[in-house]
Amino acid sequence: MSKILVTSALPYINGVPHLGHMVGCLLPSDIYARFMRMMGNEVLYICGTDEHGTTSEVGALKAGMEVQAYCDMNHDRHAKTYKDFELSFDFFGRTSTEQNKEMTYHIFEQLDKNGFIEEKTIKQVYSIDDEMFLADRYITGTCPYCGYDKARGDQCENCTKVLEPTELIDARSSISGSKNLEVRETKHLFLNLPKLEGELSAWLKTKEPFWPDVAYTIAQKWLKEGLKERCITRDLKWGFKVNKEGYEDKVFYVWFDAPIGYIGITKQWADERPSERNWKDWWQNPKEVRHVEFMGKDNVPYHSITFPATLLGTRENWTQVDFLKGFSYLTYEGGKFSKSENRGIFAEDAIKEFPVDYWRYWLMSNAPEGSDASFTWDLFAGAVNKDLNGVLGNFVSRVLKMTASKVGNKVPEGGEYSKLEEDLIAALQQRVNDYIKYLSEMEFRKALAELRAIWVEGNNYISVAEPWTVIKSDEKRAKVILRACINLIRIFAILSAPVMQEVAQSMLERLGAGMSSLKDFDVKKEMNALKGGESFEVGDVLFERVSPEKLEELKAKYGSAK
Ligand code: B3M
Ligand code: ZN
Repeated sequence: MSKILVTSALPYINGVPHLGHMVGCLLPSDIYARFMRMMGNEVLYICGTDEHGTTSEVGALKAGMEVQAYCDMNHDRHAKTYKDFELSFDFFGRTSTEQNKEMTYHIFEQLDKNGFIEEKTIKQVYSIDDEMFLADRYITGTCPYCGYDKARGDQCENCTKVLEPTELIDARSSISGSKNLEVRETKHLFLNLPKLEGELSAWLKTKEPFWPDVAYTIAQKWLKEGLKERCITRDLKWGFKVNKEGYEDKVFYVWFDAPIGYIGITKQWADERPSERNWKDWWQNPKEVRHVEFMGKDNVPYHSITFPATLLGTRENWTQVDFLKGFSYLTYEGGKFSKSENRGIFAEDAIKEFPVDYWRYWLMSNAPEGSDASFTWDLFAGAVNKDLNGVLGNFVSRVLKMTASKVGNKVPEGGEYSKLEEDLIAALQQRVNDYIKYLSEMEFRKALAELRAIWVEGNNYISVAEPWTVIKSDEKRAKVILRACINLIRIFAILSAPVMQEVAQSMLERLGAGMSSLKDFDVKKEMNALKGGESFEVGDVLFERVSPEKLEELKAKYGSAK
């Protein structure tokens, strides 16, 4: 048994999760955590809301709320959505806690003590009426390149040019609208990444054989371009006040305390459960713990460069990331998900339209692993109708109905498996081995394709074995076939469980069977788990088809291809 620490990137508190967020770190981390538990490992699966930074202040401002109250409200909203999506976190915490503050302070003090923190004076825009320095994105003005009059100080949304706030024409504060601005000098703290570059590059080399291309290439590119010092403080009110003399009126930059949040959240988990083992068993135990991180590709530099360097600079024995799984983006009908333009389906609504496993299955079968992927209602309905209803659901109801009507509600007894079943077992074993290999490697698309192929084997078997014909002349043989099919239902349930927990449970309940381990999964043994005589229930259909009318209705409601 190994200790596996699984983390999903911490969603920003002000964001409303859409399908892209779900598939870009949350769902795959859940499937991996479930899979690793079913393989008999000790798993700690951690996530939480990322609550600091400008975006939270702006979000609260727009909602007319205090930042703390705004975060409390949104944290619960996130937590509910993820519960609805059956994410099996051991703990879903927050980055704004006392535990995380303590952790952030400690790490900062170590870095400072070890000479990795620099002080620098920089020029920044000060709003006299707001009595504060304005973060770049808090400044609005006219873009000098395209003339767009609502360009932000960090970037023009219209022409995408990256800007310096001082370039804006007619600059004003986004908070009060005041134009009473001036450029002032202000002191900030920087993490001296160049000093850690050699060490970091050597550390990264040890990961080369294991890391997937996306993550490794991004990290290498950063190193090749040369690391720069990074500012880790901000002139904001919301955040952890900097614990250094002369900086009391500043807070740490959100990207400094957010990854430390993984550790802070683990401490929060441990503190709330005094009987659990110490957070240090996970975070200061690199020899025994394998740490796997899931995230969108835009988060990779922070997790492969800045955060590892931060931990290295403490000179303490931290558990570093062992495997970093990065994802590309999911688009909606070929375009962007946009709450303001009312385009795309967001997680809260998705769950109202279809049961969770429809989403989990579709999203993971189409995960944007290599390149971007697009959600379309046609693709979604196609997969539900063909794979879930047609292949898996149909097999389950056909087998159970047929058995109940021909020989009664008990798994048929008597007779031995023949060559046909032996061949099926051999074919399945090969596929199961591949499925488990792909899940271990976090090759989700391949894993899901294999899972579907496993269900197809069942359908092929029943078509060839034809129990409905055989029963007319050879009841004993027909019973063997039906027993094989019912054992297949149990096997399909167990294999599907990391992806579709609810459906798997529903399948097992019909059979009165329990979940079983995936470790050393032996198809021959599992095909004989139900020996005959066990009662079963036929149950309701597992998956409803999406009708053409419903499909049109969904397209109209959520927007379709432009
Ligand atoms: N909140 C960005 C994001 O949600 C950021 C991740 C933090 S992980 C420590 O994409
Ligand atoms: Zn512009």
